[in-house]
Amino acid sequence: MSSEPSIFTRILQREIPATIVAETDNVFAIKDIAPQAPVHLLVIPKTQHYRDVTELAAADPALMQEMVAVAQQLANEHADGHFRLIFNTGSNAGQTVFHVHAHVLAGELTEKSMG
Ligand code: DGP
Repeated sequence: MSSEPSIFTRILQREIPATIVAETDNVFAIKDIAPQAPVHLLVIPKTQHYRDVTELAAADPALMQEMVAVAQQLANEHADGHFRLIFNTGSNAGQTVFHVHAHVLAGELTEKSMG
């Protein structure tokens, strides 16, 4: 774990602007800056302790469960309740921010969003 605040921690601390669409005690969610689908949100633990989903799931399954529940709530609010949940894991898989986060994609799927 890096001691430098991640981009998401800086957003949580309101140092960098973003549209925060949900917040619980342990998790927050923002609109992705470069949406790949009509609804593209990121669900992020407030702690930056876990760099990817494998670390998170092994260490804190309850936090993982909370992220999934927030994703469902957002899909209910922003779409028809159906969604794709993507955790890019590792740089060769496209992960650029090593503070674990779930991409919530919903709405009509485009060629781009299908990867
Ligand atoms: P990943 O490639 O899985 O690590 O996803 C990182 C995502 O974070 C990427 O889809 C773009 C998004 N992102 C990066 N910087 C910012 C930012 O400053 N604001 C917002 N809203 N999203 C960001």
